[in-house]
Amino acid sequence: MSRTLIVSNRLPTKGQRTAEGFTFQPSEGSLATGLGSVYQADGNVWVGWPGLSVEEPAEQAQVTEQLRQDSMAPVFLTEDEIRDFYEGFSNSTLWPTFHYFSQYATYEQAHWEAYVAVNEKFCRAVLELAGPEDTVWVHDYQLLLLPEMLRQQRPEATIGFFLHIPFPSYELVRVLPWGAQLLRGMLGADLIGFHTFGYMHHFLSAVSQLLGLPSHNGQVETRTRTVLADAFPMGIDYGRYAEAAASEAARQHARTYRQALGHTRIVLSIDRLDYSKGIAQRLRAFELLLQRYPEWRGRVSLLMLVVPSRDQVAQYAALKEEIDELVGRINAQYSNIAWNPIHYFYRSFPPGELAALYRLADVALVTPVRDGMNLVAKEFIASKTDQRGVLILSERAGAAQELADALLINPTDTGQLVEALHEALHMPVEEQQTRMAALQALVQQYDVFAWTRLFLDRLTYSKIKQQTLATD
Ligand code: GDG
Repeated sequence: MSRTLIVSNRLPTKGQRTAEGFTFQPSEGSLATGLGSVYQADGNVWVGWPGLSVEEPAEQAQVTEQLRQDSMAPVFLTEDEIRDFYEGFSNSTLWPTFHYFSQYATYEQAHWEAYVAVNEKFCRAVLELAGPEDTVWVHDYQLLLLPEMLRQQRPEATIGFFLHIPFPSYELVRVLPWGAQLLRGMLGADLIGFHTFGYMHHFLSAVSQLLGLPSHNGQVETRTRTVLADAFPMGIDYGRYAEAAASEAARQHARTYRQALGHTRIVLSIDRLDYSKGIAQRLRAFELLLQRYPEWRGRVSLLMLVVPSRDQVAQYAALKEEIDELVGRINAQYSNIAWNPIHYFYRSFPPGELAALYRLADVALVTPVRDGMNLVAKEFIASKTDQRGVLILSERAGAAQELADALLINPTDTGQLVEALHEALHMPVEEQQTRMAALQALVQQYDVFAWTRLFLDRLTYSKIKQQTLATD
């Protein structure tokens, strides 16, 4: 019987070292939810780094055994690998380049070598578990070389690859000293998925210009095989967000927040700390709103959640300082005893409180300068069970390709952002509901379970087609 292996940098678990040993809790990300039914099915497994440093062989054996019971197989990374492969090549070379922040990218040969070595390590881990006929679904930018490494060892395997971040224009890829190797790595897959057609076209153009391989209808002909590229916009577990927002617990939390905030309108902003998310630009736009439209002073507050992330990378620490300063300056200038323009939290909230914030917010301000998809936009939509609320969304988030009924803005155009905020705060309830109903229909239909199914069905189909062509 053939099995399916999911492979990603991180396993869908949060681990902790305690005095008694290790404890593991499931993590609630959308990927984990969407793929839950796949990797927990008979014989299937999720391969990845467990998120903590475990160097002792006896401890590694213990962790491996614990995770095996939850259908997971750990790949252990050393401190040096975390520094050079993860913080180095993945987050200081690929992440900035793929998000059009080339000026932040570093090009270190040692980081590249660690990237190759860790991809090889993942390859060995998968080969230990996978048979020749198995399906392997590899995820994201940390593992771009893995599909081809697997293909070399398992020519018959069915291999899928999905990229969760944007694929940039060829002009960005050609700046990378290792661009061609990365593309060849991805082409080891049978099916390569992106959030949008735009990313897919960028990939095909890079493959044509850097490798000289033309494509037709998303199909690339390599010397030996046909590789298919396509768009699969990722969704969320719609039902879970809708239920959480309607729950008694969320109602209670929302009531407490409302009492504390008084009658002010609420604009919500939720992100991981990242320069791609446009957080500083958003703060400047909010400041300009208060300047340009003084009637909103005392009547609207920005609730800004920033989840700590990658603080070992220099730009993230600098961005944190910039945000702290902006919030301090705006609050110092505009607040009064009864009202604060910005409520800023630099920490992660439990899911129940997040649901209450989605429920409470009048406006969600989702304005990344680049974002593969952006699931926060979709979670806000699913949480609006009374269909009131307005989504302001950057046209440079992958989600904008689907969510045409949001107020779409260019995040670098501060003036446009201010006008969108003003419009959203004034929007009549009927218009809010018409827009929200259309958005909900879409997000509900293409949820994360549909996404998983579409990708895996397409992968099976493309493999069958290839085999038929080969035997014809
Ligand atoms: C990458 C791509 C793509 C946020 N704050 C809290 C919290 N969150 C959760 C949100 C949401 C997730 O984190 C963030 O997802 P995004 O999609 O917005 O962004 P990335 O983390 O950058 O993800 C992105 C995604 O992959 C999937 O392909 O959409 O473009 O960059 O689910 O709810 N969760 C909790 N507390 C918080 O304070 N519990």
